[in-house]
Amino acid sequence: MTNNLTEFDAKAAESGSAATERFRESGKTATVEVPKERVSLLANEVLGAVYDAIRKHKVTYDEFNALKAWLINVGEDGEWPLFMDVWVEHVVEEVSTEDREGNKGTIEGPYYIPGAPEFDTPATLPMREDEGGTPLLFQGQIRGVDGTPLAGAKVEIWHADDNGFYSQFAPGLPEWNLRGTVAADAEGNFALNTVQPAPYQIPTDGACGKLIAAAGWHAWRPAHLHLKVSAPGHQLLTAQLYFDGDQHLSDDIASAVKPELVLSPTERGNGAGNEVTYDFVLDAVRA
Ligand code: MBD
Ligand code: FE
Repeated sequence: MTNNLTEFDAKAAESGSAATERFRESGKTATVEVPKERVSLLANEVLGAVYDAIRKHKVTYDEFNALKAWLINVGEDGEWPLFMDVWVEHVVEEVSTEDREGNKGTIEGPYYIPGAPEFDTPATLPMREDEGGTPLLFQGQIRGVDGTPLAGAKVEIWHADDNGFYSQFAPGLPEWNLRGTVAADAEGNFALNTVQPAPYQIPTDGACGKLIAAAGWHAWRPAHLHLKVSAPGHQLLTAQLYFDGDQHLSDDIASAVKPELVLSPTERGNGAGNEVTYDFVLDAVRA
């Protein structure tokens, strides 16, 4: 390991392995016990859909072997978290939150890390002295469905930098760069200073990138802020916020954009960057 790598030296297999490691540590698999009737039902349906596609399109042995080789590469590159979150998570998110009355959320993605530094509002996210990108003041209020301001609310935020890289998933970045948890005030108001992220291109040099190239797709996600908004007695909201005018709002490779999640920041003047207000409405925990 050399010490002078920069984020531009990021390798798909390294960010993939880091995401795989993080997922294993997340505790998300610790309590999973899917009943065998359900495993059998879902496995049969998914395999059935594969058989249908093979018959319909008369899949050849060359194609079958290309798929087999590619699946092996996805695992070798540690890109199963990336694959699942880019191409599958959005539908799970859709069905698991369909009865929410409050804010719409969207997918978490592979780059969340719990335990980021905590701050009281108004906060400035950890960033380098010369952090690139347009400064952004992001503020708002967290309320219940009935409009009550929520005391004890928190906004956890993580996002890519102005070059599209996430700390802890690319070399050379400070550990918690552009990651933090902000405690709102007693009325649920929060304000935080950060920089606007750049559009994000999923790694092109790994197995997922190979699929994208082989299919003639593009690898872009629109620029986005990731958030987890919480308050006592309320359901955790996992969301992303996007930026008006981004060229990839309508063709996000991860299909995770919703119209209510698009911000329209305005200039603060005097070179102070942009500001935007966005309020969150959280559903109560169901009894
Ligand atoms: C990301 O930054 C992301 O948010 C998703 C969903 C997938 C890959 C990279
Ligand atoms: Fe992301």
